[in-house]
Order: sequence, then structure tokens, then C-alpha cells
Amino acid sequence: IGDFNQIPPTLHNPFNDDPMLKRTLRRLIPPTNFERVTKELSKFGDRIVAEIDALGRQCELNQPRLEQHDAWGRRVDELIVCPEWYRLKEICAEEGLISIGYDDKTDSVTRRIHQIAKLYLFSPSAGLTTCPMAMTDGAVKTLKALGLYDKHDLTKESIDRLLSTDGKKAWTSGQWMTEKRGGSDVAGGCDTYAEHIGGDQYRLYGYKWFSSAIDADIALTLARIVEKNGNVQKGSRGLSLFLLRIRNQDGQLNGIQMIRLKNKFGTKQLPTAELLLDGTLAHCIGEPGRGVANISNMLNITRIHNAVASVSGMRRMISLARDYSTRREVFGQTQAKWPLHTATLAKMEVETRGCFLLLMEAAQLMGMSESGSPNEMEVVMLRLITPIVKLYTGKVCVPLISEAMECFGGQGYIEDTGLPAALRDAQVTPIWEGTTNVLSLDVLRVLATSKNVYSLFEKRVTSLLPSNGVSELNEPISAIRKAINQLGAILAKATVTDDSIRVDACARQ
Ligand code: MFK
Ligand code: FAD
Repeated sequence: IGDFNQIPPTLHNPFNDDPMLKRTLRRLIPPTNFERVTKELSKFGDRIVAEIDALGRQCELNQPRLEQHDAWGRRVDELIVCPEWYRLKEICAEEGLISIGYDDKTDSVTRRIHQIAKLYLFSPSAGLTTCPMAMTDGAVKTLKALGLYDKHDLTKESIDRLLSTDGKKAWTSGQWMTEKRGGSDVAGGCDTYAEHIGGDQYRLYGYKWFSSAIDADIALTLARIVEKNGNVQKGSRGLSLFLLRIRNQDGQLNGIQMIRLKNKFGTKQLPTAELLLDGTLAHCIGEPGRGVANISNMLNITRIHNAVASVSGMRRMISLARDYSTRREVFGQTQAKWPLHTATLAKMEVETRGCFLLLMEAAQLMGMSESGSPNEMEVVMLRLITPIVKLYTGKVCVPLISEAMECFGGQGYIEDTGLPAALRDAQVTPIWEGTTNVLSLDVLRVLATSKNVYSLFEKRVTSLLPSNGVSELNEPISAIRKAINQLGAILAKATVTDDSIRVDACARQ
């Protein structure tokens, strides 16, 4: 066996190890908040190293399972998730990973930048609890936007509990849109029906094909209301938004059967189920027929969280590869001394920094748009950047994390190191929350429907560029331009009319 053992890569405090994060926070957060926020993030970085990373790893090692029947044959649909998953969800609440974004004691930009920075530190160690957090954030935003807080008991309780910092009281939300025929084409593929039983209450019947973090407390979903004459309206205008409790007060599932857990390529820590809705009691919230438009608040938030996962995954793998390069000797000296290896690391670093700054631009715009009196530029730019940041970072993180894995050589491919999971989990980021093509079409939707979008884009870019033309901000701007160029092939062949967007199927060939 010999007496040599390679020293493994060390995870350092991800905040203190990332000077660019600190520089960016100094630029984006008012000086009065900077010390408080950075001190708190540094402390959280210590907690990630000391406690959270190991909990996340346990979620990968002890994956969820579903037991549908008890020993006597009774249908129980018991979801078994490891204790570390629940502990991480408690930590999310205690650390305010969602509530910070809604803390009205601070200005809207500080709170969103603070929240996104914190999620960025947390995500690679989170055992995918970032997925329920993303949907929880999306649910809060959607429910708040409907303005029902004082008028609807379940909405009020949901918002309060989704934002709770008490780990024992906090709720999380699911987002059930995808059905067998439609994940991208929700409007064409949704066959869930809603039968009215009185007031805003309905019973839902349908089959939800991908439902992640199924240990959640509530869910937002879409269904078609059955009209008095028994008809249902097809297409987007037939879809309405529903809020439901997943379990009744007695702990039993609310007219829901868990048919099976998905056997997935990655995200194995995360329980994703196929669900049969068979008389699920649900509340229609929002105007009937406006379901897609109403749930788009959720989509846009979760897409930004998706970008957090992509960029932080890249950052974590580079940090580990950089550390390893000082420990691994090859051909007589450490990797770090070989120019070809440092060039490889540098190339990844540049791409990651560009993506990071693009993400923080999205976070800043999100904060600006939530100030209570956003201007047109802030609203339209957030709407434009959201699909771009999701599609671009999701697309580039997969090859980049693969390259980073190669920096560990054969060890990068060994499960016990924890490194392969990072690549598996990266591969979902271009797929869920809208595939690259679907988000490209969403960019076209913005270009087709938002007035002044081009001039607002130029205005925003100009405001970011310093007068001497030299800035780290050139990186996100070039990333935006690169992303828009990638859409060029589609744009060139797209036919945009007032009410529809048709794209030549061959456009990307
Ligand atoms: C770890 C971090 C993150 C993890 C979270 C992951 C957990 C969840 C995983 C999931 O994947 S959840 C499911 C995600 N599903 C999708 O992302 C669906 C992808 N498909 C689309 O986004 C389609 O474009 C869409 C379903 C929206 C198409 O629907 P329609 O009804 O055919 O679109 P249409 O008719 O163009 O739009 C209807 C209305 O919604 C329009 O408003 P108006 O009626 O007022 O004109 C649109 O402008 C509006 N709309 C659509 N997308 C919007 C939007 N508004 C704002 N933002 C958007 N993104
Ligand atoms: P399709 O729409 O069939 O896409 C297949 C291909 O067709 C893609 O390349 C796509 O880009 C392309 N395509 C589709 N439409 C167009 C078009 N108009 N023009 C050009 N190309 C097009 N959903 C939920 O609702 N809730 C969840 O909690 C959830 N969790 C998930 C967890 C995991 C791990 C995964 C993998 C998925 C989850 N999903 C969830 C579903 C996910 O959102 C969808 O799978 C995704 O949106 C893609 O939809 P689809 O599967 O129907 O693919």
C-alpha cells in the first residue's frame, strides 16, 4: 500500500475565501449596512464549514425513500427523509434564508443582495434544501402579490410561516406545475380539473408528474375549473392558481397519493414525487383563468435561485480545485506551479466571475423592483435578465463543473470524495425551471411585449459602465451580451406578432 496518502482539498470559509463577493457587496450595499451584512455572512461561512457541509453530505448518502404500505397492507405513503434534511430546513429558517429577503427593517436592495449572497454561500453545502427554499421564496412573492394577506386565512398563515425564523414552526412550499404531457408546455399539458364545492374551495383531480420537496407543508398548483355546464376551458386561459395544504390537520395527506419517487440522475437528496390528486381540497387564489400569469412570480424567483445554484456550484468546485492545486504534486511540483494547470483554473475563474456578477445584477434589480416605487427600467430589466441569468448560468455550469472535476484527476470521479454529486446536481439546472430553449422564448416574450426594452437595456448598461471604461462590471455586461448573442440564431428566424411568438424549429441548428 505504501505510506503516501494524498492530502484532500480543504473547504475554507466560503465568504472569507471569496474576495470578489466582498468587493461586490461593498459596491451594492449602502455603507451603513455593509459591516452588519458582511460580519453576519462571515459567521455563516464558519457555520457552513463546521456544521452545514457535513449535514448536506449526509443527505446525499441517506437518500429519501417512499414506503407506500405498512406491514399489514394499509396504504400509508410514508416519505422517509434523513434527519439531516429536516435539520437543514430548520437551519434555513433560523438563518433567515428566505425572511431576510422580506425584512422591511432594511432597504429592498440590501435585503435581496444579503439573501442572495447568503444562499450563494449555503447552496453547495445545502443537500438540495435550496430547492424547497427557492419554492418557498416564490410562494411568498406570489401570495404577497395577490394582496390577500388580510382577507384569506390560509394565505395569511402561509406567508407568516413561510417567513418564520422558528425552525419548528416554519413551513415550506411546493410548486406543482408539470404533468405528463407538459413541463414546458404547461398550458397545453395540464389535465388537472377543479370541481367547485363552495366559496373559493375546490376539489382537484389530476396527476402531477414532478413534485419536488414533497415533505413541504403547502403547494401552489394549476388546474382547470369545471364550469357549471361541465365544460373546461382549454389552453392558458383555462388555468387557475390554487393554494393547498399537503396534509390535513390530522397529518393525513389531503386527498393526495404519492405514487412513486423519481429515480433521478442527480438531486438524489431531494424527494421528487409523482402525485395523484384525488379530491384534494384547494383554494382558488387569484383571478380564474390567470393561473400562468399569477404563478409567473414564483417562476421568476425560482429561476434566480436556480442561477444561485449554478454559480455557487462553479465557485465551490473552483475553490476546492484551487486549494487542491497547492497540495497535489505532479511531475515533481504542485499543480499550482504548472502554467497549463493555472491557465485552466484561470479560465474557469473568469467565466465564474462573469456569471457571479450577472447573478448579482439580477439580485440588485430584484431589490430595486421591490422598493415600492420601482421605475420602468428596473422592472423591465429584471424581467429580461431573469430568463437570461437562469439559462446562461445553467448552461455553462455543467461543462465548467466537469472541467473542475478533472482537476482532481481520478479522485474527482470517486463518489466518496463528494465531488461527483456536484456534477450530477449541476445537470438539472438547465432543465428544471424552464429549459434553455423555453427561456430563450421567454426572452423573446419580453422583447415582444415590453415597450422600450432596447433603450432601457442600453440605459442600464451605460449606467453600469464607469467613465474610464474599465471595471469588473465589464464581465457581467459581456456575459449578458454573450447570452443575447447566443439567442441570435433564434432571434434571426423568429416571427414575432402581437399575440404570439413562432420560432422556426430549425433555428438552433
Ligand atoms: C435549487 C434552486 C432552484 C430550484 C427550484 C426547483 C424546484 C422546482 C422545479 C421546477 O421545475 S417547477 C416547474 C417549472 N416550470 C417551468 O418553468 C415552466 C416552463 N414553461 C414556461 O415557462 C412557459 O413559457 C409557460 C408555461 C409560462 C408558457 O405558458 P403559456 O400560458 O403558454 O404562456 P403565455 O400565454 O405566453 O403567457 C401567459 C401569461 O403569463 C402572459 O401574460 P398576459 O396574459 O398578461 O399577457 C405572459 O406574459 C405571462 N408570463 C409567462 N411567463 C412569464 C410571464 N409573466 C412574467 N414572467 C414570466 N416568466
Ligand atoms: P419538454 O418540454 O418535453 O422539453 C424537451 C425538449 O424540448 C427540451 O430541449 C426543450 O428545450 C425543448 N422544447 C420544449 N418546448 C420548446 C419550444 N417551444 N421550442 C423549442 N424547444 C422546445 N416541475 C414542477 O412543476 N414541480 C417540481 O417540483 C419539479 N421538480 C423537478 C425536479 C427534477 C429533478 C426535474 C428533472 C424536473 C422537475 N420538474 C418539476 C419538471 C421540470 O420543470 C420540467 O421537466 C421542465 O420544465 C421541462 O419540461 P418537460 O419535461 O416537459 O420537457
